[in-house]
Amino acid sequence: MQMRGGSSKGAYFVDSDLPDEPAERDDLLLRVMGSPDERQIDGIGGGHPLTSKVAVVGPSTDPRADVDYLFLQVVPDRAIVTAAQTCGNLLAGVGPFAVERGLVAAGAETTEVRIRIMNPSVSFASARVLTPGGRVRYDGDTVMAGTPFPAAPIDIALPGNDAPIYPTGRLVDRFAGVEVTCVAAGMPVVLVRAGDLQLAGDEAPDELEADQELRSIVEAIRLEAGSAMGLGDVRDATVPKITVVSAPRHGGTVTTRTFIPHRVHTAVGVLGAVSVAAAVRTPGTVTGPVAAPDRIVRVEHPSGFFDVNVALDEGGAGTRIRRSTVVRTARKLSDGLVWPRAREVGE
Ligand code: NQM
Repeated sequence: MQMRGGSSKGAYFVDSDLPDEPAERDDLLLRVMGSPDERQIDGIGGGHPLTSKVAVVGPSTDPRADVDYLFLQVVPDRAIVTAAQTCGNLLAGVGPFAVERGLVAAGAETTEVRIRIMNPSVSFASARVLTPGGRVRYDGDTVMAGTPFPAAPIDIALPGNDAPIYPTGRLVDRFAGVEVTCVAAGMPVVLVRAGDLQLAGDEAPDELEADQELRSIVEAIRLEAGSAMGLGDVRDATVPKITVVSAPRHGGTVTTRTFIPHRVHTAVGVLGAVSVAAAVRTPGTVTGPVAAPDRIVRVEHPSGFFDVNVALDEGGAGTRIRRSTVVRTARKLSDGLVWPRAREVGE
């Protein structure tokens, strides 16, 4: 099934429909999405990281969950499929998909879907899906920045865990000569002040992507930060993301522009925004001068804003997340069979 999940789009599979062996599964998914090819012209990927995503969903063996969700990022222009990060945007489609496929029985009005997240950094989520008359409702009035049309709301709660969210053990580090905050509250993110990169902070994504000098500084910071965050050599990895922060422009809490990590997000990732919100609410991070410490953090991004409600156990560099909640929407786009490209002789 193809679905828009939040401000991203992807292919959702029931796990038993894919090969068990990860290398075989990834090879198939490259062919399904049309990678490696910048345009993904021979597959169903959309030629951008935000539209080249896969959700694998199946019944959970954990009594605390109904379904397991494994997120796979299929890199458009390289033969890479990675499970190193999750995706909170595709997560929005997991509840509706689970109901559509009969993995979870629909309630008469709403259905609570308990999800175990199989990627690192975040473990469980629950999604409340509108199911009047036992069928998923997609239409509604909820407007979500990053998508053009209103749709039915999906309330998502992410419980915290015991892991401190500042993986370097410090609130501020210096990498490639620039002060940063490394935070991992579901998504590993490196926060950098716009002014420290000679940016205003509200530039358009394509303007940032076109600036080669900026991109090489961002990558230098990312490589050093990635290893300090315990992620190893992140040259070929999609994490950590780099989020440039500056003062709010439209009454929110903070302005963001996020490298994911080479293209610039046209909005903001969900767990990426949770990480930003947690840092905004922790005194002493690089977001300090631009932040208001309300529990609801309004993260401004290139296409609007995203409200994150985050509760923390405060403790400086030992801060932990207690719970965060977000509202997203999702929509079924198509449902059927996909024909993967055949393997070429010699490939
Ligand atoms: O941070 C893009 C997206 C994401 C990730 C990315 C996401 C999240 O918007 O939870 O949703 O950061 O690669 O789909």
